[in-house]
Amino acid sequence: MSTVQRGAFIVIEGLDRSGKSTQAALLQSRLQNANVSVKLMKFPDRTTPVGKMIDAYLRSQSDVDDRTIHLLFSANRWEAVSSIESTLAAGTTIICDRYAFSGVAFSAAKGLPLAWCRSPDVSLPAPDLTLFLDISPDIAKSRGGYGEERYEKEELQRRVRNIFHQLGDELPKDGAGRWAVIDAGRDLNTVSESLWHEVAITIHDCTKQDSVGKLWQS
Ligand code: Z5A
Ligand code: MG
Repeated sequence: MSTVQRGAFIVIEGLDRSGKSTQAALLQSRLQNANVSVKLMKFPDRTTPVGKMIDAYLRSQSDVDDRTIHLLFSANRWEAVSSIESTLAAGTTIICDRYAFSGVAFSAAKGLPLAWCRSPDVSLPAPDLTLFLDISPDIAKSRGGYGEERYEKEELQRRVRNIFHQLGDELPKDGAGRWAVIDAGRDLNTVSESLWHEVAITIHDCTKQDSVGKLWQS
Protein backbone atom coordinates (compact mmCIF):
# COMPACT_ATOMS: atom_id res chain seq x y z
CA MET A 1 0.00 0.00 0.00
CA SER A 2 1.26 3.50 -0.87
CA THR A 3 2.28 5.63 2.10
CA VAL A 4 1.90 8.88 0.11
CA GLN A 5 -1.41 10.61 0.74
CA ARG A 6 -2.75 12.19 -2.41
CA GLY A 7 -3.02 15.93 -2.98
CA ALA A 8 -6.34 17.77 -3.14
CA PHE A 9 -7.76 18.95 -6.48
CA ILE A 10 -9.05 22.47 -5.86
CA VAL A 11 -10.70 24.46 -8.66
CA ILE A 12 -11.37 28.19 -8.62
CA GLU A 13 -14.22 29.29 -10.89
CA GLY A 14 -16.05 32.54 -11.39
CA LEU A 15 -16.96 35.37 -13.69
CA ASP A 16 -14.37 37.48 -15.44
CA ARG A 17 -12.47 39.79 -13.08
CA SER A 18 -13.85 38.04 -10.00
CA GLY A 19 -10.25 37.71 -8.78
CA LYS A 20 -9.58 34.03 -9.60
CA SER A 21 -5.95 34.44 -10.67
CA THR A 22 -5.18 36.84 -7.79
CA GLN A 23 -6.69 34.45 -5.23
CA ALA A 24 -5.08 31.36 -6.81
CA ALA A 25 -1.63 32.95 -6.39
CA LEU A 26 -2.38 34.01 -2.78
CA LEU A 27 -3.61 30.52 -1.96
CA GLN A 28 -0.50 28.97 -3.50
CA SER A 29 1.83 31.05 -1.29
CA ARG A 30 -0.27 30.46 1.79
CA LEU A 31 -0.17 26.68 1.24
CA GLN A 32 3.58 26.80 0.58
CA ASN A 33 4.05 28.69 3.86
CA ALA A 34 2.11 25.91 5.58
CA ASN A 35 4.52 23.35 4.02
CA VAL A 36 1.85 21.90 1.71
CA SER A 37 3.25 20.76 -1.65
CA VAL A 38 1.21 22.71 -4.23
CA LYS A 39 1.04 23.29 -7.98
CA LEU A 40 -0.83 26.06 -9.79
CA MET A 41 -2.61 25.20 -13.08
CA LYS A 42 -4.70 27.36 -15.36
CA PHE A 43 -7.24 26.75 -18.13
CA PRO A 44 -7.09 27.66 -20.87
CA ASP A 45 -3.42 26.68 -20.86
CA ARG A 46 -2.39 28.99 -23.69
CA THR A 47 1.13 27.45 -23.98
CA THR A 48 0.16 24.19 -25.75
CA PRO A 49 -0.58 23.96 -29.53
CA VAL A 50 -4.32 23.67 -28.73
CA GLY A 51 -3.98 26.53 -26.22
CA LYS A 52 -2.40 28.75 -28.87
CA MET A 53 -5.48 28.28 -31.09
CA ILE A 54 -7.71 29.21 -28.14
CA ASP A 55 -5.58 32.26 -27.39
CA ALA A 56 -5.87 33.54 -30.98
CA TYR A 57 -9.66 33.06 -30.79
CA LEU A 58 -10.00 34.89 -27.44
CA ARG A 59 -7.98 37.80 -28.76
CA SER A 60 -10.29 37.91 -31.81
CA GLN A 61 -7.31 37.15 -34.06
CA SER A 62 -9.16 34.16 -35.51
CA ASP A 63 -12.80 33.11 -35.94
CA VAL A 64 -13.76 29.59 -34.92
CA ASP A 65 -17.20 27.92 -35.00
CA ASP A 66 -18.84 27.84 -31.50
CA ARG A 67 -18.84 24.03 -31.25
CA THR A 68 -15.28 23.74 -32.51
CA ILE A 69 -13.91 26.22 -29.95
CA HIS A 70 -15.87 24.44 -27.22
CA LEU A 71 -14.19 21.14 -28.11
CA LEU A 72 -10.78 22.82 -28.21
CA PHE A 73 -11.29 24.14 -24.64
CA SER A 74 -12.19 20.59 -23.58
CA ALA A 75 -9.20 19.08 -25.45
CA ASN A 76 -6.99 21.59 -23.63
CA ARG A 77 -8.14 19.99 -20.34
CA TRP A 78 -7.85 16.40 -21.57
CA GLU A 79 -4.25 16.97 -22.63
CA ALA A 80 -3.47 17.84 -18.97
CA VAL A 81 -5.19 14.81 -17.38
CA SER A 82 -2.14 12.57 -16.97
CA SER A 83 -0.25 15.46 -15.37
CA ILE A 84 -3.19 16.19 -13.00
CA GLU A 85 -3.47 12.54 -11.98
CA SER A 86 0.26 11.98 -11.41
CA THR A 87 0.62 15.28 -9.50
CA LEU A 88 -2.22 14.38 -7.11
CA ALA A 89 -0.98 10.80 -6.69
CA ALA A 90 2.47 12.12 -5.77
CA GLY A 91 0.88 14.03 -2.88
CA THR A 92 0.86 17.51 -4.43
CA THR A 93 -2.26 19.66 -4.15
CA ILE A 94 -3.43 21.40 -7.34
CA ILE A 95 -4.95 24.86 -7.41
CA CYS A 96 -6.66 25.12 -10.79
CA ASP A 97 -7.68 28.53 -12.16
CA ARG A 98 -10.87 27.76 -14.22
CA TYR A 99 -11.95 24.27 -15.34
CA ALA A 100 -14.83 22.47 -17.06
CA PHE A 101 -17.53 24.61 -15.36
CA SER A 102 -16.21 27.62 -17.31
CA GLY A 103 -16.32 25.47 -20.44
CA VAL A 104 -20.03 24.70 -20.02
CA ALA A 105 -21.04 28.13 -18.71
CA PHE A 106 -19.53 30.19 -21.54
CA SER A 107 -20.63 27.93 -24.41
CA ALA A 108 -24.16 27.39 -23.03
CA ALA A 109 -24.45 31.17 -22.50
CA LYS A 110 -23.75 31.58 -26.24
CA GLY A 111 -26.77 29.33 -26.91
CA LEU A 112 -25.36 25.80 -27.28
CA PRO A 113 -27.39 23.06 -25.50
CA LEU A 114 -26.13 22.54 -21.95
CA ALA A 115 -26.09 18.72 -22.18
CA TRP A 116 -24.03 18.89 -25.37
CA CYS A 117 -21.60 21.34 -23.72
CA ARG A 118 -21.10 19.06 -20.76
CA SER A 119 -20.50 15.80 -22.61
CA PRO A 120 -16.86 16.20 -23.79
CA ASP A 121 -15.77 16.93 -20.20
CA VAL A 122 -17.57 13.95 -18.62
CA SER A 123 -15.11 11.80 -16.62
CA LEU A 124 -12.32 14.35 -16.38
CA PRO A 125 -10.76 14.30 -12.88
CA ALA A 126 -13.43 15.70 -10.52
CA PRO A 127 -12.43 18.56 -8.21
CA ASP A 128 -12.48 17.76 -4.49
CA LEU A 129 -13.58 21.36 -3.98
CA THR A 130 -14.79 24.04 -6.38
CA LEU A 131 -14.62 27.59 -5.09
CA PHE A 132 -17.04 29.73 -7.07
CA LEU A 133 -16.07 33.40 -6.83
CA ASP A 134 -19.42 35.12 -7.19
CA ILE A 135 -19.54 38.77 -8.18
CA SER A 136 -22.10 41.01 -9.82
CA PRO A 137 -21.17 41.91 -13.41
CA ASP A 138 -21.40 45.60 -12.34
CA ILE A 139 -18.59 45.25 -9.78
CA ALA A 140 -16.54 43.04 -12.15
CA LYS A 141 -16.81 45.72 -14.83
CA SER A 142 -15.29 48.34 -12.52
CA ARG A 143 -12.11 46.25 -12.09
CA GLY A 144 -8.93 46.50 -14.20
CA GLY A 145 -8.70 45.11 -17.73
CA TYR A 146 -12.40 44.39 -18.27
CA GLY A 147 -13.56 44.52 -21.89
CA GLU A 148 -10.30 43.54 -23.59
CA GLU A 149 -11.30 40.04 -24.72
CA ARG A 150 -14.10 38.47 -26.71
CA TYR A 151 -16.47 37.35 -23.89
CA GLU A 152 -16.20 40.43 -21.70
CA LYS A 153 -19.67 41.80 -22.42
CA GLU A 154 -22.11 42.47 -19.58
CA GLU A 155 -25.19 40.63 -20.91
CA LEU A 156 -23.17 37.50 -21.70
CA GLN A 157 -21.59 37.62 -18.23
CA ARG A 158 -25.08 37.65 -16.63
CA ARG A 159 -26.06 34.51 -18.55
CA VAL A 160 -22.74 32.87 -17.64
CA ARG A 161 -23.34 33.64 -13.96
CA ASN A 162 -26.79 31.97 -14.04
CA ILE A 163 -25.37 28.83 -15.63
CA PHE A 164 -22.54 28.65 -13.08
CA HIS A 165 -25.16 28.76 -10.31
CA GLN A 166 -27.18 26.03 -12.07
CA LEU A 167 -24.08 23.79 -12.28
CA GLY A 168 -23.19 24.49 -8.65
CA ASP A 169 -26.71 23.64 -7.45
CA GLU A 170 -26.18 20.06 -8.71
CA LEU A 171 -23.11 19.57 -6.51
CA PRO A 172 -23.01 18.82 -2.76
CA LYS A 173 -22.40 21.68 -0.32
CA ASP A 174 -20.50 19.38 2.09
CA GLY A 175 -18.01 16.57 1.75
CA ALA A 176 -16.24 15.23 -1.35
CA GLY A 177 -16.73 17.13 -4.60
CA ARG A 178 -18.44 20.08 -2.95
CA TRP A 179 -19.15 23.52 -4.43
CA ALA A 180 -18.58 26.56 -2.22
CA VAL A 181 -19.93 29.98 -3.20
CA ILE A 182 -17.63 32.83 -2.14
CA ASP A 183 -18.73 36.48 -2.22
CA ALA A 184 -15.90 37.91 -4.35
CA GLY A 185 -17.19 41.50 -4.24
CA ARG A 186 -15.45 42.02 -0.87
CA ASP A 187 -11.88 43.24 -0.30
CA LEU A 188 -8.95 41.02 -1.24
CA ASN A 189 -8.04 39.86 2.27
CA THR A 190 -11.61 39.03 3.29
CA VAL A 191 -12.09 36.93 0.15
CA SER A 192 -8.73 35.23 0.76
CA GLU A 193 -9.74 34.30 4.34
CA SER A 194 -13.00 32.72 3.10
CA LEU A 195 -11.10 30.64 0.56
CA TRP A 196 -8.56 29.55 3.14
CA HIS A 197 -11.31 28.35 5.47
CA GLU A 198 -12.83 26.13 2.73
CA VAL A 199 -9.46 24.84 1.50
CA ALA A 200 -8.29 23.82 4.96
CA ILE A 201 -11.39 21.62 5.39
CA THR A 202 -10.88 19.94 2.01
CA ILE A 203 -7.17 19.29 2.39
CA HIS A 204 -7.83 17.66 5.74
CA ASP A 205 -10.68 15.47 4.35
CA CYS A 206 -9.52 14.48 0.90
CA THR A 207 -6.09 13.13 1.75
CA LYS A 208 -7.93 10.25 3.42
CA GLN A 209 -9.45 9.23 0.08
CA ASP A 210 -7.59 6.99 -2.33
CA SER A 211 -8.07 8.43 -5.78
CA VAL A 212 -9.66 11.44 -7.40
CA GLY A 213 -13.26 11.06 -8.67
CA LYS A 214 -14.63 11.41 -12.22
CA LEU A 215 -16.53 14.54 -13.20
CA TRP A 216 -20.28 14.31 -14.05
CA GLN A 217 -20.08 10.54 -14.36
CA SER A 218 -23.22 9.61 -12.44
N1 Z5A B 1 -13.29 30.05 -21.26
C1 Z5A B 1 -14.20 29.33 -22.02
O1 Z5A B 1 -14.98 29.91 -22.79
N2 Z5A B 1 -14.21 27.98 -21.95
C2 Z5A B 1 -13.37 27.29 -21.13
O2 Z5A B 1 -13.41 26.05 -21.10
C3 Z5A B 1 -12.44 28.05 -20.33
C4 Z5A B 1 -12.43 29.43 -20.42
C5 Z5A B 1 -11.49 27.32 -19.42
C6 Z5A B 1 -10.31 33.60 -20.79
O3 Z5A B 1 -10.11 33.04 -19.53
C7 Z5A B 1 -11.71 33.28 -21.29
O4 Z5A B 1 -11.84 31.89 -21.61
C8 Z5A B 1 -12.79 33.54 -20.27
C9 Z5A B 1 -13.60 32.26 -20.18
C10 Z5A B 1 -13.22 31.52 -21.38
N3 Z5A B 1 -13.72 34.52 -20.75
N4 Z5A B 1 -13.57 35.65 -20.96
N5 Z5A B 1 -13.54 36.73 -21.27
P1 Z5A B 1 -8.94 33.53 -18.60
O5 Z5A B 1 -9.06 32.75 -17.34
O6 Z5A B 1 -7.65 33.45 -19.35
O7 Z5A B 1 -9.30 35.08 -18.32
P2 Z5A B 1 -8.36 36.14 -17.59
O8 Z5A B 1 -7.80 36.99 -18.62
O9 Z5A B 1 -7.42 35.50 -16.62
O10 Z5A B 1 -9.34 37.01 -16.75
P3 Z5A B 1 -10.21 36.54 -15.57
O11 Z5A B 1 -9.90 35.11 -15.25
O12 Z5A B 1 -11.57 36.80 -15.94
O13 Z5A B 1 -9.84 37.43 -14.33
P4 Z5A B 1 -9.65 36.88 -12.82
O14 Z5A B 1 -8.51 35.94 -12.82
O15 Z5A B 1 -10.93 36.41 -12.27
O16 Z5A B 1 -9.30 38.20 -12.03
P5 Z5A B 1 -7.84 38.75 -11.60
O17 Z5A B 1 -6.97 38.84 -12.82
O18 Z5A B 1 -7.36 38.05 -10.41
O19 Z5A B 1 -8.28 40.21 -11.13
C11 Z5A B 1 -8.82 41.16 -12.06
C12 Z5A B 1 -8.57 42.59 -11.56
O20 Z5A B 1 -9.32 42.81 -10.36
C13 Z5A B 1 -7.11 42.88 -11.20
O21 Z5A B 1 -6.83 44.21 -11.52
C14 Z5A B 1 -7.06 42.67 -9.68
O22 Z5A B 1 -6.06 43.39 -9.06
C15 Z5A B 1 -8.44 43.15 -9.28
N6 Z5A B 1 -8.98 42.46 -8.08
C16 Z5A B 1 -8.91 41.15 -7.77
N7 Z5A B 1 -9.54 40.90 -6.59
C17 Z5A B 1 -10.03 42.09 -6.15
C18 Z5A B 1 -10.80 42.49 -4.99
N8 Z5A B 1 -11.20 41.60 -4.06
N9 Z5A B 1 -11.15 43.78 -4.90
C19 Z5A B 1 -10.78 44.68 -5.85
N10 Z5A B 1 -10.05 44.39 -6.96
C20 Z5A B 1 -9.69 43.10 -7.11
MG1 MG C 1 -7.56 35.04 -14.47
